Amino acid sequence: MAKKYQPVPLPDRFDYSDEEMIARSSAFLDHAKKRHTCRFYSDKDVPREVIENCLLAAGTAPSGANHQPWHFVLVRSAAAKKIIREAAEREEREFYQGKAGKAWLEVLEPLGTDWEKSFLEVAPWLIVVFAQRYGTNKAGKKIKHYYVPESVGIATGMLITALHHAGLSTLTHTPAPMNFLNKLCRRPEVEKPVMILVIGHPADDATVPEEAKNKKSLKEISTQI
Ligand code: IYR
Repeated sequence: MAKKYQPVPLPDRFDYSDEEMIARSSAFLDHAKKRHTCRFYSDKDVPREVIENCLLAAGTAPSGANHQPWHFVLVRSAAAKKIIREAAEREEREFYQGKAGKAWLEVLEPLGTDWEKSFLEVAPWLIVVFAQRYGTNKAGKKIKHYYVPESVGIATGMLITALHHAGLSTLTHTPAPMNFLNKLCRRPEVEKPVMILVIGHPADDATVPEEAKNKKSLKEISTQI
């Protein structure tokens, strides 16, 4: 039977003054500016509870028809990380040795990325993000999911923000093709691997590319009509 519409009172509201909102948004902006994609990790452990809280925060994301078309695979074992690193480096070696093409490699140059992905074994946690093109309802019937890339993108953004808020560094890694992740993570073919999120504390001598600090101005990223 189809579910019915059932409104309930808005459970949470804040009613901040304009001044409070300006102060809060400004404080959040300062914090957001301190997020840097990091390629160099310490092997210092991170409690599972932190990861779980951040995943639950990501799971509050809005999604098409509230179908929540995402699945996150937590990679913890050294053996699984090694397999992921080897498979990713196999793909990435080809990519950086020419498959990407001159123009693509040229724009990556200032970011200093290369085929070497040791962070996949050093960082304490990897999360593989899967997008579910279809799901199953309570009756076990296959149901189509809507706005899947948008929904998964929003949830992943919230996950990265939650991890940053917890004090951790992350790296979004996208080896291509990524199909090897279905088998390794034991996920069905209806799920598409979207990215690997590398999570941990930064290494003591971690660096970031100068180029990554260039963020577009408000004028560049927005207009008012
Ligand atoms: N997927 C490769 C290459 C890469 C592509 C882009 I666009 C980047 O912003 C960074 C890297 C990799 O993960 O190295």
